[in-house]
Amino acid sequence: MMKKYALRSAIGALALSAALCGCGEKKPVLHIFTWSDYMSDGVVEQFEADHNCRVVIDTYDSNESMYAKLKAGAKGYDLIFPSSYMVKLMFKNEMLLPIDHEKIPNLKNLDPKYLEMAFDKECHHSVPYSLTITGIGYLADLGDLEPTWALFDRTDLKGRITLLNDSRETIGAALKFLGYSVNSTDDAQLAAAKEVVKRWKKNIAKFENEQYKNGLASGEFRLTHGYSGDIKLVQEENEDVRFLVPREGACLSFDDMVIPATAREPDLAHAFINACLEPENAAQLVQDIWYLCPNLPAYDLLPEDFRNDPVFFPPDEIVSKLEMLDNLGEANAKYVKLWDEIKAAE
Ligand code: SPD
Repeated sequence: MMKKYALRSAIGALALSAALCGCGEKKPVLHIFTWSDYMSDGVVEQFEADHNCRVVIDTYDSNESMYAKLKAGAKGYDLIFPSSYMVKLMFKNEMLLPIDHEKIPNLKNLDPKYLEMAFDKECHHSVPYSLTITGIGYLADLGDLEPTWALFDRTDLKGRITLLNDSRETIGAALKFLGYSVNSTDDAQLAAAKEVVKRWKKNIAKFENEQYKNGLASGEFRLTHGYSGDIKLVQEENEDVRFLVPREGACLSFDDMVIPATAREPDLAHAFINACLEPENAAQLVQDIWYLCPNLPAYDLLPEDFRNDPVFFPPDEIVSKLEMLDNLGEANAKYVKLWDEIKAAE
């Protein structure tokens, strides 16, 4: 047990260090749970100053790992950024607070074109944050590649390829390769997709959601299954990195802002959503995270190269080939089983 004098001096030391760091004042803390490389320091710092609060960010690398953490009892989060199919599941399981529109006047800035495609068009319990196209990143010295998922069959690149460690994305890529929907629940189609991913698995270094960025930048990996903005981020470091959307079609995701039912700072969470929807902030976010925030007045604030970039503003012929992952209800279990079988396969 700690002796009395030791306890007194420990308390004294704490008080002194609190006085020295000026942190005696207890500020509210907004706990955000999101993907990595997915927030702008400038937006956060301005929000902290405007709301006299602190923002703490924790990250996940897939919707499923985020959901598993919440299901395991994690309760400290005020704002989360899941993809829309996962939002549907969380809403169904009563894990989300309704969005109070009175507290988010900037909802008016959302681009109606994308709101039309969203699952929660009324923003009842979620607000679109950004858009991801899942495709393939590669090094320019591979030449002009045919835009096809069949690239993962290239045995000459064995060990220099990565696939996403994400059941819906990777099985979805195989389904698209075979000409099926990314939301297929057909047993024969899923069995065929499993065989494709098992074949691709023989060529990959690993299933990977984060390290593939550094690996592509350094040249360790030459062909990676990845998210549009992440690949664009890598291009900043290595201008020989390219991104393609396979002609068979690909996944389109909205990542949405949601407030969990267990949030301790729901007002601050609403205020943060409102801040992300300020046109200046949305334009800043696009330039920092490299994903399009569907905020109409923000588009005019973007530099010209962003406004003309087909990855941010894909032409209709690309959009028509993209498909949103959906929550599959009972059939989600089929994907879990398939993924386990793929992981266990030699
Ligand atoms: N840095 C990771 C950003 C995540 C982008 N969206 C992922 C969508 C998954 N369906």
